[in-house]
Amino acid sequence: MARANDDVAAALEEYAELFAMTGGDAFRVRSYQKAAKAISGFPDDVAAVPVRSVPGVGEAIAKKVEEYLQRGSFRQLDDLRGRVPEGVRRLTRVPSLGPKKAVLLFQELGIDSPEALAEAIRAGRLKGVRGFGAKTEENLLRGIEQMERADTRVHTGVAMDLAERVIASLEGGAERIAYAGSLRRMKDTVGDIDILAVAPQSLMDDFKAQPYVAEVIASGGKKTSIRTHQGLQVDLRLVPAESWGAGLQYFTGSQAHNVHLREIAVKKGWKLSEYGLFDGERVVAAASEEEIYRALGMEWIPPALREDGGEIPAALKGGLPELVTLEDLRGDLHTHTDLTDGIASLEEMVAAAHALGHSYYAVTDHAPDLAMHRMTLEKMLAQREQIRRLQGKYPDMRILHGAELNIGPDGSVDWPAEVLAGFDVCVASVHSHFTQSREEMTRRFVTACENPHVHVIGHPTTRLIGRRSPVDADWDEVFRAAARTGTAMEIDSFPDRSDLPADLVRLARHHGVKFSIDSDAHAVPHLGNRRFGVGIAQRAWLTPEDVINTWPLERLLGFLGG
Ligand code: DGT
Ligand code: CA
Ligand code: CA
Ligand code: ZN
Repeated sequence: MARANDDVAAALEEYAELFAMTGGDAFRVRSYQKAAKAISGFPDDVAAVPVRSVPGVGEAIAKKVEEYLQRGSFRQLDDLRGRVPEGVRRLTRVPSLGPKKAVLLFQELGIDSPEALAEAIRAGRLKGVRGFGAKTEENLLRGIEQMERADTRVHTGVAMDLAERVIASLEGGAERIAYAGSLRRMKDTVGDIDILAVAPQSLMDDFKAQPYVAEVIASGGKKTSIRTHQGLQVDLRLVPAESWGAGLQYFTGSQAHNVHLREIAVKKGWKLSEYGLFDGERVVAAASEEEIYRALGMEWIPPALREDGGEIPAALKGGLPELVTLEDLRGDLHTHTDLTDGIASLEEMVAAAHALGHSYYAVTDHAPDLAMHRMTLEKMLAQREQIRRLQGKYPDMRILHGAELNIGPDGSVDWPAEVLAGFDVCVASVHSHFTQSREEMTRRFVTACENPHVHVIGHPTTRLIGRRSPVDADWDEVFRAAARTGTAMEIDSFPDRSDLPADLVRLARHHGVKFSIDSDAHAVPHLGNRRFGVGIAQRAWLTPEDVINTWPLERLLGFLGG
């Protein structure tokens, strides 16, 4: 069941943002942001426990949260929402613009939305304004276009939360219920959510009456579409019990996969629809997906592969890959604690990882070059000692001491070589200078791969879905360097990162690169995000052999040592 935590955190984030934009005190802004993080990472539902028990939530914030839980907003938030026009708030989210410049543009030039900004740039009205050169303008235009595209789609984390909430709200009244569509195929962004159910007609009325429904878009006997308060569309379709498999197959898609499948049915003189596979009036198969694929002469195809990317010929030959699964992951190689920007302690993170049955778990807090996290050599060494002591408690799980290094603009990383040599594992990531030229960016990654102390390149494209574009690099060249140097590429499972994305994973694999599917957890609940990383890996046809953190400890240590 979905928790109230993320809604509360989003409201506090929004408040922090508005507060900063209206000249609010930076210290208080940070305390709202910290509280938002603490609440979203808190293991219990804040609607069910006293919010004051969340670390970092003081009296003033607790009051706001309580009001929010009662009525979906709080007074101070309402006030600020009234003072900053909606368009200006969207303006602050234009990648590479930032709140300060956005407010400046609004106050000095009356630019009050991303659309108005795009128009001003195209009309040359920003020429001569300080801080807006030709390259900046180009980046801003790209950012605005990306926002427009992303506005209509959400990342899997948001979609999965909502789908699970919808299913939980309706499953009492349904014989069967499941999500289909792009979410079942584990795409990293989802346009709308498709739910199928075997249920009486009355389920449609139950659906329309749910608290998450903001608007009923269309409603008929077989299908009802609604829009949620977040603006997401959910389609609920009723399917006859005997056609469950056919319905699931049809509405899982993708459309290209289905077109190809129907051609194969037609060649056999049959017809494939959402009701079943038919020979004239005779039902060949309909109740389960397995029966349908088998009748068409092939193995059942995992949803993540259904993009007409070669999976149908492979299935006809019985040659589908043995895809990596969540159960195959034996450990995690990129996680944080409250020593830097995580919100849980080392002890809490390690205990949670152990409860998941991991055989190894790397703690990789940030390194000093990312100055905001205030890491020092002393703190790092103290953490290593703390890990050494904690290890005694977990004889069956190896705790690896690692770091998430910053790849500087020239490809160099934090700490001198002798310090790096003391870590069990180093993940190195780009956290700044995102707009370097393709040549510089490529050289930067190649240099990082060539560093013998770097084992994994973290969230390689640095994209944030809907907020930051991927960096521009010659990925063929980067992946060749990774394969040559034995550097793994990360699949960062955080759903707003989903980085590497599946198409680049597939390209990297072609070059012989290995991967690490990591949580990048900053709190205990984030460990659960690994299922999204597995989805990306499956969409890229990865097998356990391709993924270093499915390997037994000894083999992994060999990779990290070599
Ligand atoms: P999305 O929502 O944009 O993330 O992507 P999907 O794949 O979930 O697309 P959606 O919601 O339009 O439809 C769900 C599935 O239903 C789609 O993957 C294939 C199937 N489907 C829907 N409409 C059609 C259609 O007109 N023709 C065919 N062949 N398949 C369809
Ligand atoms: Ca859909
Ligand atoms: Ca749909
Ligand atoms: Zn990072």
